[in-house]
Amino acid sequence: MNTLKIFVTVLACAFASCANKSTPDKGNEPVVLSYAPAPEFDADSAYLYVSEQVDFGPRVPNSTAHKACGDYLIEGLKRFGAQLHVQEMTLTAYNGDRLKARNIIGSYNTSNPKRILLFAHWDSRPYADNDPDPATQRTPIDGADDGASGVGVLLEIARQIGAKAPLAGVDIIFFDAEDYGIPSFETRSHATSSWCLGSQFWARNPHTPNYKAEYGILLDMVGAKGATFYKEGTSVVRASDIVEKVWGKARDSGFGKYFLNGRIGEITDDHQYVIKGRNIPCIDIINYDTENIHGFADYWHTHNDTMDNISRETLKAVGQTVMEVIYKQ
Ligand code: AHN
Ligand code: ZN
Repeated sequence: MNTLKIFVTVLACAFASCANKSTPDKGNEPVVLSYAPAPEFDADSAYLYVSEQVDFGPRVPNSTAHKACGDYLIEGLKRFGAQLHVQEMTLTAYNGDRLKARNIIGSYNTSNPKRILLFAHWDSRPYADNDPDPATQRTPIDGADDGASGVGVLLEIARQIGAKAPLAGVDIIFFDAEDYGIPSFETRSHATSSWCLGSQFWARNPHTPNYKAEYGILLDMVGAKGATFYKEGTSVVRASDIVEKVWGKARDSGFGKYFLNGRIGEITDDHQYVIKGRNIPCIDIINYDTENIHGFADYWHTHNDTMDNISRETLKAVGQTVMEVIYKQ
């Protein structure tokens, strides 16, 4: 209500100063922009981008589906007007496997030093180690929610930015090899940081020297029906103002049933490496289930992580919330 009133008032002033050429008032223009509504995030479009990734098959590094999906993501970001950086890496997995991997980066408004970083992982897990059936635990999963959902939301945001840019510069990073972490059936000893290999690489080797953003937002498992997002520990410690900004926008936009006020513990995820490696405050929006022993949804790291769980309403809640944040500085 208040916002609308201010918007209308400022708009009226802008028209008045336009009409009166003797008192040009350029100062009004940015104010008008900052109060203009964010574009409408299209959940059907995001849903399509999730299903297109899943249709390639599991996006496990070194597989043909992984190669094809990576190419699809690069083409998608290019089509939506982003400036592309593709970081090719050979990473070493917990078991010594060499993984051919790519971090895929799309940048907008690169001359603006004020930048917002949005990221998600695009690979899918090579194992279903939470599957009750030992016979299928060593086969890769669809990762409709765990992987494809965050990327699908970010592709739709990229499409929106391509059509109408926000004032801030935006970088979108699709990190690879997040989900190649040590499986629960593995008994041999292992190095500690077997997860988030792509973001670990990027944190040591950013795509531009001394890359900096004002803050970052990670989307991880943001597509499931009935998802619940709690304030994650590392996000609260390292970026409490961003947590409050995002959760506040969600509540104001009517998505309070997804973005809950409770706080949960620290989750090992890509945001921790971006925070530590680049000193950028970041938050993790991640579906969390306080009822579950491992903290995540029942289908997490099982063969049930399929399109059947994906909800347009949840994609909309997350996508529109992030849009409200990046378009209203
Ligand atoms: C751990 O499993 C330790 N953290 C969750 C990171 C993750 C895996 N997100 C999606 N898959
Ligand atoms: Zn996972």
